[in-house]
Amino acid sequence: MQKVITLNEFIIHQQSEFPEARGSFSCLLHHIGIAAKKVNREVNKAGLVDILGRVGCENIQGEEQQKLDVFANEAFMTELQASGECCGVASEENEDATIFNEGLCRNAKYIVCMDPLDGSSNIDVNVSVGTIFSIYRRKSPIGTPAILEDFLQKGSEMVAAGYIMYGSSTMLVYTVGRGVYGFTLDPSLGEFCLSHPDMKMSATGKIYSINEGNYEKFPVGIKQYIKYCQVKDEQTNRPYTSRYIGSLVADFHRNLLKGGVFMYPPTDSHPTGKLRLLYECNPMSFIAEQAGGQAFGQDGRILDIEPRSIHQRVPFYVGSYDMVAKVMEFLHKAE
Ligand code: P6P
Repeated sequence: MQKVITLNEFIIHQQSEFPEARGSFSCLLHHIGIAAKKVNREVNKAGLVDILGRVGCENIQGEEQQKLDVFANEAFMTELQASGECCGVASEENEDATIFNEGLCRNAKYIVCMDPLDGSSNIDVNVSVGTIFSIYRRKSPIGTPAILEDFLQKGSEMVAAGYIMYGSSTMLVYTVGRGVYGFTLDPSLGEFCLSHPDMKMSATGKIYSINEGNYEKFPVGIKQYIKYCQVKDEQTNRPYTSRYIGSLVADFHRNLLKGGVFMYPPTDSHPTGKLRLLYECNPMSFIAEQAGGQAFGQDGRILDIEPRSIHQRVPFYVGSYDMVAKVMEFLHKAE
Protein backbone atom coordinates (compact mmCIF):
# COMPACT_ATOMS: atom_id res chain seq x y z
CA MET A 1 0.00 0.00 0.00
CA GLN A 2 1.42 3.36 -1.03
CA LYS A 3 2.53 5.57 1.89
CA VAL A 4 0.44 8.70 2.18
CA ILE A 5 2.37 11.84 3.16
CA THR A 6 0.15 14.19 5.14
CA LEU A 7 0.59 17.96 5.23
CA ASN A 8 1.86 17.81 8.82
CA GLU A 9 4.44 15.13 7.99
CA PHE A 10 5.58 17.16 5.00
CA ILE A 11 5.82 20.40 7.02
CA ILE A 12 7.90 18.69 9.73
CA HIS A 13 10.15 17.06 7.13
CA GLN A 14 10.57 20.40 5.33
CA GLN A 15 11.44 22.07 8.64
CA SER A 16 14.46 19.77 8.93
CA GLU A 17 15.85 21.42 5.78
CA PHE A 18 16.01 24.76 7.67
CA PRO A 19 18.59 24.23 10.49
CA GLU A 20 17.65 27.51 12.16
CA ALA A 21 13.94 26.60 12.22
CA ARG A 22 12.41 26.28 15.68
CA GLY A 23 8.99 25.04 14.47
CA SER A 24 7.25 28.43 14.47
CA PHE A 25 6.51 28.40 10.77
CA SER A 26 5.50 24.73 10.87
CA CYS A 27 3.04 25.49 13.66
CA LEU A 28 1.58 28.45 11.74
CA LEU A 29 1.09 26.35 8.60
CA HIS A 30 -0.47 23.54 10.66
CA HIS A 31 -3.09 25.96 12.01
CA ILE A 32 -3.80 27.27 8.51
CA GLY A 33 -4.50 23.65 7.55
CA ILE A 34 -6.96 23.31 10.45
CA ALA A 35 -8.79 26.51 9.46
CA ALA A 36 -8.94 25.25 5.86
CA LYS A 37 -10.63 22.05 7.00
CA LYS A 38 -13.15 24.04 9.05
CA VAL A 39 -14.01 26.25 6.05
CA ASN A 40 -14.14 23.24 3.73
CA ARG A 41 -16.71 21.60 5.99
CA GLU A 42 -19.00 24.65 5.78
CA VAL A 43 -18.46 25.30 2.05
CA ASN A 44 -19.36 21.68 1.30
CA LYS A 45 -22.70 21.96 3.07
CA ALA A 46 -23.43 25.57 2.11
CA GLY A 47 -26.54 24.50 0.20
CA LEU A 48 -27.91 22.48 3.08
CA VAL A 49 -27.91 24.78 6.05
CA ASP A 50 -28.86 28.35 6.55
CA ILE A 51 -25.39 29.61 5.75
CA LEU A 52 -26.19 30.73 2.21
CA GLY A 53 -27.25 34.21 1.39
CA ARG A 54 -26.40 37.49 2.93
CA VAL A 55 -25.35 38.30 6.45
CA GLY A 56 -26.94 41.70 5.97
CA CYS A 57 -23.81 43.84 6.12
CA GLU A 58 -21.00 44.91 3.79
CA ASN A 59 -17.25 44.30 3.98
CA ILE A 60 -14.56 46.94 3.48
CA GLN A 61 -14.90 46.46 -0.27
CA GLY A 62 -18.54 47.56 -0.13
CA GLU A 63 -19.50 44.03 -1.19
CA GLU A 64 -22.39 42.35 0.59
CA GLN A 65 -20.82 39.89 3.01
CA GLN A 66 -21.90 36.30 2.49
CA LYS A 67 -22.25 34.32 5.69
CA LEU A 68 -19.41 32.04 4.50
CA ASP A 69 -17.15 35.07 4.08
CA VAL A 70 -17.68 35.94 7.72
CA PHE A 71 -17.30 32.33 8.85
CA ALA A 72 -14.06 31.88 6.87
CA ASN A 73 -12.60 35.12 8.21
CA GLU A 74 -13.37 34.12 11.78
CA ALA A 75 -12.06 30.57 11.28
CA PHE A 76 -8.67 31.75 9.99
CA MET A 77 -8.41 34.57 12.54
CA THR A 78 -9.10 32.11 15.37
CA GLU A 79 -6.54 29.56 14.18
CA LEU A 80 -3.85 32.14 13.40
CA GLN A 81 -4.22 33.60 16.88
CA ALA A 82 -4.33 30.13 18.47
CA SER A 83 -1.05 29.22 16.77
CA GLY A 84 0.73 31.85 18.87
CA GLU A 85 3.02 32.34 15.87
CA CYS A 86 1.23 35.28 14.23
CA CYS A 87 1.18 38.85 15.59
CA GLY A 88 -1.31 40.29 13.10
CA VAL A 89 -3.50 39.69 10.05
CA ALA A 90 -4.51 41.92 7.13
CA SER A 91 -7.74 40.47 5.76
CA GLU A 92 -9.95 41.40 2.80
CA GLU A 93 -12.85 41.31 5.23
CA ASN A 94 -11.51 43.95 7.61
CA GLU A 95 -10.74 47.61 6.93
CA ASP A 96 -7.69 47.65 9.23
CA ALA A 97 -5.19 44.96 10.14
CA THR A 98 -6.12 42.82 13.16
CA ILE A 99 -3.31 42.94 15.73
CA PHE A 100 -2.84 40.01 18.16
CA ASN A 101 -1.31 41.85 21.04
CA GLU A 102 -1.53 39.51 23.97
CA GLY A 103 0.25 36.44 25.25
CA LEU A 104 2.38 34.40 22.88
CA CYS A 105 1.25 36.37 19.81
CA ARG A 106 2.96 39.56 20.96
CA ASN A 107 6.32 37.75 20.61
CA ALA A 108 5.38 36.10 17.31
CA LYS A 109 7.60 36.88 14.33
CA TYR A 110 5.10 36.38 11.47
CA ILE A 111 2.25 38.41 10.00
CA VAL A 112 -0.34 37.12 7.51
CA CYS A 113 -2.18 38.83 4.64
CA MET A 114 -5.20 36.87 3.45
CA ASP A 115 -8.39 36.73 1.47
CA PRO A 116 -10.37 34.27 3.59
CA LEU A 117 -12.89 33.41 0.90
CA ASP A 118 -12.10 34.71 -2.57
CA GLY A 119 -14.74 34.45 -5.28
CA SER A 120 -17.52 34.34 -2.70
CA SER A 121 -20.03 35.76 -5.19
CA ASN A 122 -19.87 32.29 -6.77
CA ILE A 123 -20.90 30.42 -3.61
CA ASP A 124 -24.62 30.46 -4.38
CA VAL A 125 -24.02 28.93 -7.80
CA ASN A 126 -21.71 26.22 -6.49
CA VAL A 127 -18.60 27.42 -8.34
CA SER A 128 -15.19 26.78 -6.73
CA VAL A 129 -14.06 29.41 -4.24
CA GLY A 130 -10.79 29.75 -2.37
CA THR A 131 -8.68 31.11 0.46
CA ILE A 132 -5.45 32.96 -0.41
CA PHE A 133 -2.71 33.68 2.14
CA SER A 134 0.79 35.12 2.34
CA ILE A 135 3.21 35.06 5.27
CA TYR A 136 5.93 37.64 6.09
CA ARG A 137 8.38 38.15 8.93
CA ARG A 138 7.40 41.23 10.89
CA LYS A 139 9.63 44.30 10.51
CA SER A 140 8.79 45.88 13.89
CA PRO A 141 10.53 44.67 17.09
CA ILE A 142 9.30 41.38 18.55
CA GLY A 143 7.37 41.97 21.80
CA THR A 144 5.70 45.15 20.49
CA PRO A 145 2.30 45.40 18.76
CA ALA A 146 2.53 44.84 14.99
CA ILE A 147 2.27 48.08 12.97
CA LEU A 148 1.05 48.97 9.46
CA GLU A 149 4.57 48.76 8.01
CA ASP A 150 4.66 45.06 8.93
CA PHE A 151 1.88 44.50 6.38
CA LEU A 152 3.03 46.92 3.65
CA GLN A 153 6.03 44.86 2.58
CA LYS A 154 6.98 44.13 -1.03
CA GLY A 155 5.90 40.69 -2.26
CA SER A 156 9.58 39.80 -2.71
CA GLU A 157 9.84 39.80 1.13
CA MET A 158 7.29 36.97 1.43
CA VAL A 159 8.29 33.90 3.46
CA ALA A 160 5.46 31.74 2.10
CA ALA A 161 2.29 31.93 0.01
CA GLY A 162 -0.54 29.53 -0.65
CA TYR A 163 -4.16 28.98 -1.46
CA ILE A 164 -6.88 26.48 -0.63
CA MET A 165 -9.34 25.71 -3.42
CA TYR A 166 -12.73 24.39 -2.31
CA GLY A 167 -13.72 22.66 -5.54
CA SER A 168 -14.58 19.19 -6.85
CA SER A 169 -11.83 18.24 -4.42
CA THR A 170 -10.27 20.52 -1.83
CA MET A 171 -6.60 21.31 -2.41
CA LEU A 172 -4.03 23.27 -0.45
CA VAL A 173 -1.16 24.59 -2.60
CA TYR A 174 1.79 26.47 -1.09
CA THR A 175 5.40 27.53 -1.55
CA VAL A 176 8.17 28.59 0.83
CA GLY A 177 10.40 29.60 -2.07
CA ARG A 178 11.63 26.09 -2.88
CA GLY A 179 9.05 24.97 -5.42
CA VAL A 180 5.28 24.52 -5.23
CA TYR A 181 3.56 21.64 -3.41
CA GLY A 182 -0.07 20.50 -3.73
CA PHE A 183 -2.07 18.59 -1.13
CA THR A 184 -5.52 17.10 -1.64
CA LEU A 185 -7.91 16.70 1.29
CA ASP A 186 -8.88 13.07 1.90
CA PRO A 187 -12.24 13.43 3.67
CA SER A 188 -12.07 9.84 4.95
CA LEU A 189 -8.83 10.69 6.81
CA GLY A 190 -9.54 14.37 7.44
CA GLU A 191 -5.98 15.00 6.24
CA PHE A 192 -4.41 17.00 3.41
CA CYS A 193 -2.29 14.43 1.53
CA LEU A 194 0.63 15.23 -0.80
CA SER A 195 -0.75 14.78 -4.33
CA HIS A 196 1.36 17.21 -6.42
CA PRO A 197 4.95 17.14 -5.04
CA ASP A 198 6.44 19.55 -7.57
CA MET A 199 3.93 21.76 -9.41
CA LYS A 200 5.28 23.40 -12.56
CA MET A 201 3.51 25.80 -14.93
CA SER A 202 4.33 25.09 -18.60
CA ALA A 203 6.16 27.92 -20.36
CA THR A 204 3.25 28.29 -22.74
CA GLY A 205 -0.32 27.10 -23.10
CA LYS A 206 -3.56 27.51 -24.99
CA ILE A 207 -5.77 29.16 -22.38
CA TYR A 208 -6.38 32.86 -21.86
CA SER A 209 -8.56 34.01 -18.96
CA ILE A 210 -10.11 37.47 -18.90
CA ASN A 211 -13.59 38.96 -18.37
CA GLU A 212 -14.26 40.02 -21.96
CA GLY A 213 -17.38 41.84 -20.80
CA ASN A 214 -15.00 44.71 -20.02
CA TYR A 215 -13.46 44.61 -23.52
CA GLU A 216 -14.47 48.14 -24.52
CA LYS A 217 -12.51 49.61 -21.59
CA PHE A 218 -9.37 47.48 -21.86
CA PRO A 219 -6.00 49.10 -22.69
CA VAL A 220 -5.33 48.91 -26.46
CA GLY A 221 -2.52 46.40 -25.94
CA ILE A 222 -4.88 43.99 -24.18
CA LYS A 223 -7.47 44.31 -26.94
CA GLN A 224 -4.73 43.51 -29.46
CA TYR A 225 -3.54 40.55 -27.39
CA ILE A 226 -7.08 39.11 -27.21
CA LYS A 227 -7.33 39.34 -31.00
CA TYR A 228 -3.88 37.69 -31.25
CA CYS A 229 -5.20 34.78 -29.14
CA GLN A 230 -8.16 34.38 -31.50
CA VAL A 231 -6.26 34.41 -34.81
CA LYS A 232 -5.43 31.00 -36.35
CA ASP A 233 -1.69 30.28 -36.50
CA GLU A 234 -0.62 26.65 -36.45
CA GLN A 235 2.99 27.48 -35.64
CA THR A 236 2.01 29.05 -32.32
CA ASN A 237 -0.86 26.69 -31.62
CA ARG A 238 -3.53 29.39 -32.02
CA PRO A 239 -6.42 30.12 -31.72
CA TYR A 240 -6.25 29.70 -27.95
CA THR A 241 -9.21 28.78 -25.76
CA SER A 242 -10.99 31.32 -23.57
CA ARG A 243 -11.71 30.05 -20.04
CA TYR A 244 -12.96 32.40 -17.30
CA ILE A 245 -14.56 31.17 -14.08
CA GLY A 246 -14.64 34.50 -12.24
CA SER A 247 -12.95 32.99 -9.19
CA LEU A 248 -9.24 33.86 -9.08
CA VAL A 249 -8.17 30.70 -7.24
CA ALA A 250 -10.02 28.46 -9.72
CA ASP A 251 -8.78 30.32 -12.82
CA PHE A 252 -5.22 30.41 -11.48
CA HIS A 253 -5.24 26.74 -10.42
CA ARG A 254 -6.41 25.57 -13.86
CA ASN A 255 -3.69 27.63 -15.57
CA LEU A 256 -1.09 26.30 -13.12
CA LEU A 257 -1.98 22.73 -14.08
CA LYS A 258 -2.64 23.22 -17.82
CA GLY A 259 -0.70 26.35 -18.76
CA GLY A 260 -2.35 29.65 -19.56
CA VAL A 261 -2.51 33.35 -18.76
CA PHE A 262 -4.91 35.21 -16.45
CA MET A 263 -5.46 38.93 -16.98
CA TYR A 264 -7.33 41.54 -14.96
CA PRO A 265 -6.51 44.89 -16.63
CA PRO A 266 -7.75 48.32 -15.54
CA THR A 267 -11.50 48.70 -16.33
CA ASP A 268 -14.08 51.48 -16.07
CA SER A 269 -15.29 50.31 -12.67
CA HIS A 270 -11.74 49.53 -11.47
CA PRO A 271 -9.35 52.03 -13.12
CA THR A 272 -6.39 50.72 -11.10
CA GLY A 273 -7.41 47.08 -11.53
CA LYS A 274 -9.77 45.05 -9.33
CA LEU A 275 -7.51 42.54 -7.65
CA ARG A 276 -5.81 43.38 -4.37
CA LEU A 277 -2.02 43.47 -4.24
CA LEU A 278 -1.41 42.22 -0.70
CA TYR A 279 -3.65 39.17 -0.47
CA GLU A 280 -4.45 38.20 -4.09
CA CYS A 281 -1.77 39.32 -6.54
CA ASN A 282 1.35 38.96 -4.36
CA PRO A 283 0.70 35.40 -3.11
CA MET A 284 -0.42 34.17 -6.55
CA SER A 285 2.64 35.82 -8.13
CA PHE A 286 5.02 34.12 -5.68
CA ILE A 287 3.44 30.74 -6.45
CA ALA A 288 3.50 31.43 -10.22
CA GLU A 289 7.21 32.37 -10.17
CA GLN A 290 8.07 29.35 -8.03
CA ALA A 291 6.27 27.15 -10.58
CA GLY A 292 8.22 28.68 -13.50
CA GLY A 293 5.69 31.32 -14.53
CA GLN A 294 5.69 35.08 -14.01
CA ALA A 295 3.43 37.93 -12.93
CA PHE A 296 3.35 41.61 -13.93
CA GLY A 297 1.35 44.67 -13.07
CA GLN A 298 1.14 47.86 -15.12
CA ASP A 299 4.78 48.83 -14.72
CA GLY A 300 6.75 45.74 -13.86
CA ARG A 301 7.02 42.64 -11.69
CA ILE A 302 4.21 42.36 -9.14
CA LEU A 303 6.57 41.24 -6.35
CA ASP A 304 8.62 44.45 -6.73
CA ILE A 305 5.66 46.79 -6.06
CA GLU A 306 6.01 48.87 -2.87
CA PRO A 307 2.52 48.65 -1.27
CA ARG A 308 0.88 51.92 -0.26
CA SER A 309 -2.22 50.56 1.51
CA ILE A 310 -3.67 47.25 2.72
CA HIS A 311 -6.47 47.07 0.13
CA GLN A 312 -4.52 48.54 -2.78
CA ARG A 313 -5.66 47.27 -6.18
CA VAL A 314 -3.36 46.70 -9.17
CA PRO A 315 -3.71 45.47 -12.75
CA PHE A 316 -2.70 41.79 -12.81
CA TYR A 317 -1.22 39.56 -15.55
CA VAL A 318 -0.08 36.13 -14.32
CA GLY A 319 0.63 32.68 -15.75
CA SER A 320 2.83 30.80 -18.19
CA TYR A 321 6.14 32.58 -18.66
CA ASP A 322 6.02 33.02 -22.45
CA MET A 323 2.33 33.98 -22.46
CA VAL A 324 2.78 36.72 -19.85
CA ALA A 325 5.82 37.96 -21.80
CA LYS A 326 3.63 38.21 -24.93
CA VAL A 327 0.94 40.18 -23.03
CA MET A 328 3.59 42.65 -21.79
CA GLU A 329 4.99 42.90 -25.34
CA PHE A 330 1.56 43.96 -26.65
CA LEU A 331 1.03 46.38 -23.76
CA HIS A 332 4.42 48.09 -24.19
CA LYS A 333 4.15 48.19 -28.00
CA ALA A 334 0.73 49.86 -27.74
CA GLU A 335 2.17 52.47 -25.35
P1 P6P B 1 -15.13 40.00 -12.35
C1 P6P B 1 -13.95 37.49 -7.16
O1 P6P B 1 -14.89 38.47 -6.78
C2 P6P B 1 -12.68 38.21 -7.61
O2 P6P B 1 -12.17 38.99 -6.58
C3 P6P B 1 -11.65 37.19 -8.10
O3 P6P B 1 -11.74 35.97 -7.43
C4 P6P B 1 -11.99 37.05 -9.57
O4 P6P B 1 -10.86 36.72 -10.36
C5 P6P B 1 -12.51 38.45 -9.93
O5 P6P B 1 -13.00 39.03 -8.73
C6 P6P B 1 -13.64 38.37 -10.93
O6 P6P B 1 -14.02 39.70 -11.23
O7 P6P B 1 -15.15 41.50 -12.45
O8 P6P B 1 -14.63 39.37 -13.63
O9 P6P B 1 -16.40 39.37 -11.87
